[in-house]
This record gives sequence, C-alpha cells and structure tokens, in this order.
Amino acid sequence: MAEPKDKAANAASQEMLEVAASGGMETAWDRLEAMQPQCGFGELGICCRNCSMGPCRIDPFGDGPQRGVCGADANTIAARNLIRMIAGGAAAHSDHGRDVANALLDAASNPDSDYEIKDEIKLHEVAKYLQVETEGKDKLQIAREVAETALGQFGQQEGELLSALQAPEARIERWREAGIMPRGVDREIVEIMHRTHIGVDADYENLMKQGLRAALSDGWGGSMLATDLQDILFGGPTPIRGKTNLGVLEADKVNIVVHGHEPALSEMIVEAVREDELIEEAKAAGAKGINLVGMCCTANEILMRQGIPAAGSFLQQELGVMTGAVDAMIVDVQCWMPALVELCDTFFHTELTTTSPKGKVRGAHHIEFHEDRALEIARELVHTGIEAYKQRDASKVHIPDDQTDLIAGFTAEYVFEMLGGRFHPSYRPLNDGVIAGRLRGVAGVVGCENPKVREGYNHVEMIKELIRNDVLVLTTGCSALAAARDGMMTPEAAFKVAGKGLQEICEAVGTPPVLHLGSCVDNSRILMAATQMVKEGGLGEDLSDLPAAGAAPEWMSEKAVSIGWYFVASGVFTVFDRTMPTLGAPDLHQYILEDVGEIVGGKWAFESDPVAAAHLMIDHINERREALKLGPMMYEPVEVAAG
Ligand code: SF4
Ligand code: MSK
Repeated sequence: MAEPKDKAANAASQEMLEVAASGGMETAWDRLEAMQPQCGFGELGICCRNCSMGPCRIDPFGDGPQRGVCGADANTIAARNLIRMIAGGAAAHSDHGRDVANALLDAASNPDSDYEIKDEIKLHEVAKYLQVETEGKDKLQIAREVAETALGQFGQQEGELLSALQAPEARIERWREAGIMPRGVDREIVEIMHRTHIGVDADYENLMKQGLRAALSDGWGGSMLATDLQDILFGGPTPIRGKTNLGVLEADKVNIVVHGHEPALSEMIVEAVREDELIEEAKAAGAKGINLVGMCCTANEILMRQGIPAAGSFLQQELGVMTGAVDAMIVDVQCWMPALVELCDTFFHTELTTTSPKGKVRGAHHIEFHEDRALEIARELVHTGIEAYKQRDASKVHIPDDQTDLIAGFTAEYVFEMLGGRFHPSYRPLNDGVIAGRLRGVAGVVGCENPKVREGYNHVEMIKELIRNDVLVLTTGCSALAAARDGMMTPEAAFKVAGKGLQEICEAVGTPPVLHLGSCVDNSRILMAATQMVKEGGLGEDLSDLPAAGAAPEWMSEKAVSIGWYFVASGVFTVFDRTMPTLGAPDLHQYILEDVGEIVGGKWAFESDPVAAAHLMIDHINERREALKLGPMMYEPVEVAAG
C-alpha cells in the first residue's frame, strides 16, 4: 500500500492521510487501490454498451472479436465513447451557465430578488456581443434581455453562436472551413447522443468532428456565458488576497464548507454568514463565530470575488471532513464524492446537505436551492452547521497547521488593465514582453486532481518548470489551488522560482508569476486573454500562432476532456498526463495525435512526467517564436531554488 507521501505532495494532505489510516477511514486512494486491476477494455476505450445486443468489447490483441454485434469496430466504439465524454463535460459546464442565466433573469425581473447587477461595465460588454440593443434602456431591462438572449443561445438550433464570434477572424474562418462553427450547446450535445446511438455515425473522423464542435460550444458558448454572466451578477473579480489549505479550518468556530461549482448559492451564503443574527446564534451554541470556507471550484468562485479561504481541492474533500471540524458540508453540482455520506455518518457529526435538484444522494439532507428565495435558503443552510456544531466531538478535531497566502482574482480584463495601466489599458506590454524575449510565452495549466497521480505534484512541478523558463502561467480549477498551496501565487514567488524576464514583469506590475483565473468554468478567460493578445498585434493572426500552450496534468473529469478539446479546437497545443481512452483504437489515436492538428491547428500530446511535459510545451512555444521570427530570449532559465 502506498505511503501518504506517495499519494499527495502537500504536507497537510499527507498528515490527514495518516489520520485516515489510523482511524480506519477510507479515501479515494483506498478505493482506487481496491479497484485494481481496472478494466483494460475501459482504459483502452473499446467496450460499448450503447445497445442491448451488447455489451460488446474488442479484443485488443487481435485474437478475439474485432467488431461488436452491430459491426462497430474499435475506432467507432472508442470515438463514440470519447465524444460522449465531451458531451458530459460540455453539459456540466453549460448547465451551470444556464443556472446563472436564470439567476440573472431573476435579478432583472423580480423586484424582491436577493441578487443585484454588480458589474454594469461587463453587462454592456456582454450585451454588445449578444447583440442586445442598449440605447435608452435601463440596466435591469438590459440585464433581462441579456439573460433571455443567453438562454436562447444555449438552445440555438441553427446559425453561429454569438459568443464564438469574439474569436480572432482567422480562427472563425478555420472553424467555418472545418464545418465546426458551433451552434447552441444543447443542440451539439443532442447531436452527439444521436450520432452515438446504435446504427448512426460509424466514421470516427465524422464523430470527432461533432466532438470538436460540441467542445467549442462549451468553451466559446456555455462556459463563456457562465463566466460572463457570473461577473455581471457577482462582480468581475479583481486581485484579492486569500489563503488556502486545510489549515484555514478553525477549531473554535462553526466551520461551513461550500463545495461544488455554482456561485449562485455560495455568494448568498457569504452574505448570510456575515449577518449578526447568525453570528450570535453560533456564539450561543458555544462557538467563537462562523468560519466559511470553500472546497473545489466553489472555493475558487468565492475566493476570487470575496477573499473567502479555500480549504481544499478535489482530493482534499474527504480529508477536510476528517479534520472533525467541519460542521456543515454544503454541496451543489460536480466533483463532490458520494463517499462523503458514509464518512460523515459513520465517523463525524458533519451535516452533509445537497442543494441542487440535479445532485442528490441517499443519506444526505436535501435543502433545495431556489433563486427566488436565495438568501432565506442560505440562512437555513448556515443554521444546519450551527446545529451540528453542538454535536461536535472536540477529541476528534485534528486540523493541520498548514495554510498558504495567495493572490487570486485575475481576469482577461484585469490582465489588460494591470499591464497597460488604468489610463491606457492594453495588452501591448504583454505582447511586447513576448516579442522582446523577456517572456517566452504564456501557458494555461488547468484541471483536476486524480488519485492515480500524486496529488498536486504534476501541477506544481510543471508550473515551476514553465515559470523558470519565463513562461507566464494562467491557471484555474484544482490546478490553481495546487499552485497556491505551494506558494506560487504571491509576488515573492517570482523571485524564488521564476526566470529573470518573468521576474522583471512581475516586479513591474506587482503580480505573481502564476495568475489565478478562477474555476474550471473560467477557462474561457484564458481563451479571451489569448484572443486579446492576437488582436493586440505582433504575435500572428490566429490563436494557433501564439507562443502559447495548455495542459491538464492530473486530469480526471469529463469536463477536463471537453476543456482539452476546446483548447485544441481553438488552436492550442495541449498536454494531458495520461491519454484519453483511445489506445485500443489505433486509427482514432493517430487522428488525435496527428490529423486533428491539420484540421484545427491545435495539437495533443500525452506525457506523464510533468517536467518533460513542461518541456513539450516550451518546445512548442519556441517553435511558435521561431515561426513568428521573434528574437532570442533575453535570459537563460534559472535553477529551481531548493525547497
Ligand atoms: Fe455492441 Fe454495437 Fe450495441 Fe455497441 S452499439 S453494444 S458495439 S451491438
Ligand atoms: S473542481 S472538474 S476536479 S478542476 Fe472544478 Fe477540480 Fe476538475 Fe472538479
């Protein structure tokens, strides 16, 4: 059995894994071990249960069946499975976006709404690209029309998605030529489900074409709308100080953890925990107050807008409960583990509550969230934590003394202002930095954690290698939390790890070398930052011309698959640590490694060693620099400082 230090790279997680082992508590790592050997057909992508003539599986060694009962071969089966993964990821992001659009509609139409329009500048920007006329209209009317237009975009049957028209002209032309210009995300997902039904699309290339289109409808559609509408409702983030890791839990307070993805509820819980009445109630229960913290991408949402501490990332959710100090764990959608029920019930007093009609589990309480009673429900949820606190067993409390400072809250817009100054906001200084060789380029490092990989290790080692080589890193999701845990999100980190050119830029503008751009739905911010770089000029005409690359070095979810595909479809060289389940389908795998690059200009690579993966990205960035005829780099890479 692996040791805690082999399971997780950070000390707090290691400490809690010891607690888990000594207390006989099971974690995702244990369940992964119990699952060995995992199904080889599944890993290779060559099992199908799309109809009841199956399940069918292809023999990867060539001795057994090479076709399913219907005649589908390995390439067809693996491509169908893969684009169903894209559909799952795109659906998750985009349904999140739809809920935000509904909350915006509530804010605009319901005079008693608990929501308000916090970012009018963003409202006007979004109105512009959604072609909503603003002349002579007040903000509520504009917000109503923006929300209604956005809701219409999700289901747009024909015609090009309005948000995707923000891409550089050359990219749009490339999508049009390839026949993958996205329509509404609902339309694209339904088409995936239709094509992958028995007896429809059996051509792996044609299946993948629809996968590309659906991924684009996520990145440039559902996800982008989710991010933009959230900024309108909750305010566009600006740099803000925060803290992360399990040490942000407090032994003498009622600890409430909000976990999942959608900020519509968590923003209201932030308001509720600041109310005197609830604070007094917590004190009457014997606590010193209420400590609200986040987990996973909900953590990122309320960290970047409100500075609320982030207790942990995906693999820390069970470890957080094991501190014995979590009184309420409130979950909504995506990335919460059903395993929490047994952990909370068997070992702790923690009140686990689901809040979305889309995400329930037997054994947890359910308090359903409704936008039109948002604050009232938020108060009720906080109350569950105060009540549970009364049952807390102090002898079980074990909180690692480990938390790290960070700065979060960067956006495509803020990068613009930060670099050019308030009076001349512009991407010019960033582009000039790249052209002059002070910066080598830009990388987006994003995505999940996975117990198959030492937690956080790949994220941290890849990011360090990139910044050491003067690559500015933009990060989101659990990757951002791993980088922050390691201390890379403070300006001082630049002087410890970053290359000299990146150091100079960080010093000039006072930022960390690794910028936290939000949750996993906010990868659209990376697309927009890259788009602004192209539009600023001097670095080519298309996103694929930029000295830029992307990676998800510990990927796990279907959302990560959708993100990877919309990065590649947008022209980005993208590295995952493990392949997607396509190795049993040689033609499809070849298509992914080679052919797709010809079609969209973005390429895939798979490399499990994070430093080697970083060098694939650096090599690609260098190739782009050469193609753009940019000069040599100003400085040699620095050595990584010990520790
Ligand atoms: Fe088997 Fe074809 Fe049915 Fe899939 S769709 S389960 S390959 S018969
Ligand atoms: S929470 S999708 S594990 S980033 Fe967005 Fe983290 Fe991946 Fe979930």
